[in-house]
Amino acid sequence: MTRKTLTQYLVEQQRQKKAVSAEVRLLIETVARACKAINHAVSKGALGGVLGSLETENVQGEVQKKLDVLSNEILLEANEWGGHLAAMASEEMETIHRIPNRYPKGEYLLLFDPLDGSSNIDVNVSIGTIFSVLHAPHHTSGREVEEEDFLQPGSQQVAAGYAVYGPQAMLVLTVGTGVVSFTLDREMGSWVLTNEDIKIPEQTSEFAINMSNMRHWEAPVKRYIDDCLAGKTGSLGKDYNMRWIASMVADVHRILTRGGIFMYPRDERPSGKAGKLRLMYEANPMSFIVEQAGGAAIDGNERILDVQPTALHQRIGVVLGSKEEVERVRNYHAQA
Ligand code: P6P
Repeated sequence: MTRKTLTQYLVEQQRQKKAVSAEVRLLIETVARACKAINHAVSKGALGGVLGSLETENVQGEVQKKLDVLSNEILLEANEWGGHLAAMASEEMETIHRIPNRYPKGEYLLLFDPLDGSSNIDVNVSIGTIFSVLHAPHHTSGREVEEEDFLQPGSQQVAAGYAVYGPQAMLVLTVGTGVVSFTLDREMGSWVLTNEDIKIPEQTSEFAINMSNMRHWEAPVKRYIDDCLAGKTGSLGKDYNMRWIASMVADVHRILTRGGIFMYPRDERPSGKAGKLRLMYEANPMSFIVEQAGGAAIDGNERILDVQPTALHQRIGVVLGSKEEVERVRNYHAQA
């Protein structure tokens, strides 16, 4: 039996579940094709002359890697002519990118982190592309799209997904009817459905956090991690394992595959008060995916998908993964 491709899956979602419109189907196929091009560039490594940094910084004040800029350009060029978008926003661009007037405009907004985990590019560790799809508010039909039109809570997302460029290139996607994954068949150049119903185990004994930040954490996080490290001898009564890849896409993919809790909490540094990860194109799409897979995602206290954004590049604390463990961390904060 031949396996389903991304197109067949999307046609079925459109026909049977009315979960996607023709425009969203075209949008996702276009993004998926762009991710194949990014994967191709990434996999060339030193042979493609794409490693290393540029002399430029992005809006986050981070030195841009050549592949950050290349990946951003691939996504912009792939998505601007199709007529399905009103505008795009990216971690690598200060302001929104409106669809040029020479192309028709659509009713969707696309946000992305074109290459997340880019500090891992030069050391050959898995990295990825994260994307989120929103409706362009209906009243933008009479006017230009503005940055404010993007500032919608994550619960408004139409679709979200990520590509992880690792030993296999995989695409993980939700259109609100659960989570599916596709593996890139490099010979055929097609995304092949390899998991039709991803579910995160509700319990876990594996946490992911950058321990070098420990002295900056808020008290509830310190208490929780101390209790994890105490293992069987402590109040949690079980031993924990730890993983930290420092590539959100790879850490989240592990959690979708075998459970776990991922934490990049806000902390007490001035630079960490709001957290490190970005709400609109990292936390929101990953939270939508995790919830659709039966997990949970909070900023420490409240559900990330309920947060009303106030700025395009705002940051947020992130605690996501196995539902029972996220609830445990929420209780540590409630007792603070
Ligand atoms: P740290 C990558 O730069 C990233 O945005 C996420 O992908 C990752 O989870 C986090 O930052 C890693 O941060 O401070 O551990 O290097």
